[in-house]
Amino acid sequence: MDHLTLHEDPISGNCYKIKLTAALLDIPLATIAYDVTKGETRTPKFLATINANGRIPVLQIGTGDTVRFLPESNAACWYLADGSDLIPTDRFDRADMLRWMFFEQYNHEPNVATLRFWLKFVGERNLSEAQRGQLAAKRAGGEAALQLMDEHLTGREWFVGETPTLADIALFAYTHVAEDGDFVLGDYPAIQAWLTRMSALARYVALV
Ligand SMILES: N[C@@H](CCC(=O)N[C@@H](CS)C(=O)NCC(=O)O)C(=O)O
Repeated sequence: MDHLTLHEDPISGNCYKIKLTAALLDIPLATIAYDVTKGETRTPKFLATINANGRIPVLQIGTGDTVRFLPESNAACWYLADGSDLIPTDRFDRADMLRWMFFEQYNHEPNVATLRFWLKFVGERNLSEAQRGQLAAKRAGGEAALQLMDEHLTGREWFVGETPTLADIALFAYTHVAEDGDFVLGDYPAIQAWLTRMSALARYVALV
């Protein structure tokens, strides 16, 4: 595989997904750190050369003249895991795995990750009026996502099929730190058991 470098912020669960995927697959991954709270992904240079969307994670593939940049955490996880046991070979299961990864980006991350960021890294008293006005909706959305996950995991070990896939990695990243956003993981016993299974995987690495 080409030399791989992750442009990341170490506090970011989206970046962690990629580091966890690489670790589980024993793929070497260099990192370059940015501080999103200081706008370091919004500089003209970053926008022009790394990601015009102004966000990390970005997986850099190769170096020099042949370098390519792949933003979006779940796309980067797919790039790393293509052909591995983390992506099912069964056609339905592969699509079902994507279903949970899209769910993660639409229903889970915008609520669970955003509340974690606002409460743990920005601080409630520093939130804008607009952000304050979204707190209740974000909490309700996050709780609904966690409830759905808990129901799905009741009687199952993994989101799809009989082994861990990228769906588990994508959803694990912000679920296991959801208490940073004042979500109560004790309300979701099947999620708690799944979190324990995830952190027991061979070559598992922690967020920070
Ligand atoms: N859908 C994207 C979300 C990326 C994202 O929101 N990144 C955040 C950190 S987790 C970021 O770079 N924020 C800095 C900014 O928006 O200026 C993904 O899954 O990679």
